[in-house]
Amino acid sequence: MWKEIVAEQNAVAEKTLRRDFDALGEKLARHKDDIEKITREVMKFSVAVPSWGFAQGGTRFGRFPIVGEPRNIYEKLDDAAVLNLFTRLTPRVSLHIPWDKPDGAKKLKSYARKLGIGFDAVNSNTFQDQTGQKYSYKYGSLSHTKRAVRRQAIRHNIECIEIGKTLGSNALTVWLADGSSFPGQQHLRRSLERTIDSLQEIYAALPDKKWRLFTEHKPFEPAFYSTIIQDWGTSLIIAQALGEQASCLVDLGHHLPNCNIEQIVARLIYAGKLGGFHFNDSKYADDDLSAGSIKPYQLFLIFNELVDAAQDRKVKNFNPAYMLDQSHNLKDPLEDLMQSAMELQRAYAKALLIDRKALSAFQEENDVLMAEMTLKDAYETDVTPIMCEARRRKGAAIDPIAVYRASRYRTKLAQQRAPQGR
Ligand code: RM4
Ligand code: MN
Ligand code: MN
Repeated sequence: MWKEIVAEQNAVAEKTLRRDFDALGEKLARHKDDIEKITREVMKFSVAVPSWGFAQGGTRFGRFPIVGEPRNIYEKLDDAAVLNLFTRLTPRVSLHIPWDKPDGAKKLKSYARKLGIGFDAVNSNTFQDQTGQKYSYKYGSLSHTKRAVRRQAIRHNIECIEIGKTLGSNALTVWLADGSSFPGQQHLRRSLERTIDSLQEIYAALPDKKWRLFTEHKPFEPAFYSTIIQDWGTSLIIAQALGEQASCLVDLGHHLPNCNIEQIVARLIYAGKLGGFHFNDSKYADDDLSAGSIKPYQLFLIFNELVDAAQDRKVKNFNPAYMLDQSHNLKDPLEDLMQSAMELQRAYAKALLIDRKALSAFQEENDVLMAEMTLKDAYETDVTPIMCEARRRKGAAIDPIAVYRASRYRTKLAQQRAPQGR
């Protein structure tokens, strides 16, 4: 039924798209850019969506559910399938455990397979106490002073790997809330040592060489004085201590204001340790706002580094996992994920337009203005027709949000999914 709606709406939008696409193609040809080549590249772009991003209201301060919200991981996968059908940008889900722990990993896997959905990195959670667990994480998990608590947290991570293995995922993402809120509370060096020891045990449980372990840094919150993995430097130390299969995950919201994230990305690429991304946007801190909503130029500059690395034969170990990590109260989660995935696609398309030869020559000649203008030229090009055409060719909607609204998906589901209040 949803497929038909896409086809109907595309039939209406197709004519105008053709004209816009041809006009842009002509314009790009003047700069010796081949719109066909770029469109084919853009068609390859995809990003995983977070299982925790399908229900509304991820903030700590309140939750305002909407009708038709998914009530469990199966319904979240139903939503993921529709999201992917409309966009063809989001074929994988990144699972959060235990929030979306499956009652049976095999059962979930076959459910997902029928929907055409795969699984990306699994996310462990030792930042909250789980029901039934013996020890509390109040004073830390993998870094805890007591071996028994660390063991419990290690076992949880290993369980996540096992679930992930059955699901066909091949990475574990570890984000730790571990840290301290007062000077003197924690021995800064020893707590890191303990964390690395714990992570080594988890690393040793990776099933095979294809599996990767990502550590995610974040400067503060909930620890307000020192966080164990507070920045990319510590994340890199850890990845290097663990071994080849460990690398660093960059969550765009996990940086102090005005931080040069694209430079961090470049450094991690240089070290061969860029594991992947949690895309979102932020004005102040870990705001988890929609990707590209606050600093679209920053997003473009990050993709500039990524495209540059992908095209540079000297760069080794470059295979970043792209995931969204966002969830908030105001937008319909499906619309939000659609919008964000499209913003990533946009930033990628623009980064592909950068005249790299010219940029490199201007850099060599220290022509600051022209180097900057080369980036701006690409950034200021409206690539919407390329994005729309890439989606259309993949059988997705030319305008996914319009199609979603026309489909009245939520309202239709409202009857099936009884409202859930928390
Ligand atoms: C954290 C971090 C993790 C995510 C949780 C929900 O701030 O970004 O990636 O799993 O939030
Ligand atoms: Mn994250
Ligand atoms: Mn976060």
